[in-house]
Amino acid sequence: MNLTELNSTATAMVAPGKGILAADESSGTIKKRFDAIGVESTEANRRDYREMLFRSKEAMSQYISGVILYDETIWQDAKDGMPLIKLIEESGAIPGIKVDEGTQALPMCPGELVTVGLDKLAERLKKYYERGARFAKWRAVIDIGSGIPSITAISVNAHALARYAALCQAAQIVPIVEPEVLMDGGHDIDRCFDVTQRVLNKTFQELRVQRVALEGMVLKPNMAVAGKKSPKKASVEEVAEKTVRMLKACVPAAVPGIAFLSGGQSDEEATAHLNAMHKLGPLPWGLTFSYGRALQAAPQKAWSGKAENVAAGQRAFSHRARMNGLAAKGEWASSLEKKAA
Ligand code: 5MM
Repeated sequence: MNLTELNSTATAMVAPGKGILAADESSGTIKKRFDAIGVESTEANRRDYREMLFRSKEAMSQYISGVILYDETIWQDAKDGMPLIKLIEESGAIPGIKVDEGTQALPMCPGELVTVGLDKLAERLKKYYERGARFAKWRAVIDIGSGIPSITAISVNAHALARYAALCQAAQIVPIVEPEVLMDGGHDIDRCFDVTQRVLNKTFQELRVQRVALEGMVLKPNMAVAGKKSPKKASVEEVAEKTVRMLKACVPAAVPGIAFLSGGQSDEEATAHLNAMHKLGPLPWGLTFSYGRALQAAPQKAWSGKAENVAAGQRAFSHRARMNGLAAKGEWASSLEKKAA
């Protein structure tokens, strides 16, 4: 393992004013997104859509540090025959790959899930590295509800995240460690804060036990937010203050960067929260975005599967990427959204 190289990749992934595009929707998830805009989820449509994003020059060269791909995409070519991964590299962004194989029901723990995909992972990582991937992603899902999460679900998911991370570093690939505490449910922000702290503490304990070099990884956590069905919505300032407090308590400064998931927040909320956190600096790690929905909802709608809408889709993507790039430096203001509209 070359830690200097892993550390420089991880540092580039969270470079000031840049963040990660999570375009790693599995087949089921992309179908759901396409259904919402009335587009059939065929291989060609998935290619056209992702090609549109990766050819968005302004977004990709100025605000996107890396792109997380799904297995299908990393082997796919653009319409003109150019591998999609090359488009990403040429824009100056770093290609990454989702390597988990989804979730399964966790035995003995009703309603809880464990992420799978460790079998043959070493061989898969080798092939992805040869193809050009320099980082990977594995997402664990923790739900909040009555009597859950159990310590069992937190432990097995943390163990798998650490196993994955160690295998990545051995293959010279930076692991994005993503323990996502879902924002579904009616819990308030303080319950999310407590559960996320437990999950992060257990995750870092496992990372240490399995000798993962913290300098060569990126953490992708949820923010501390109230559940979607909670009657008590937290303000932007409260989300920022509690999220930064939670991360400072749990994430060692040796970690080069933290890149949030958006988790179902609206586009503008996800941007405003990140921006507000930067007002609370200085922070011990790079702090940015690794959004899926909060970066792609607008371009998906603008594109709607029509070739004549590609320029509009790219404008919508570049706008959200720019807004989040500014938020990643604490330089965003809601007036910039209005001006663009
Ligand atoms: C883009 O969605 C990712 C893949 O999800 P599935 O494996 O369920 O298809 C997802 O892991 C994503 O990278 C993160 O959740 C961040 O995306 P959001 O939409 O929460 O910002």
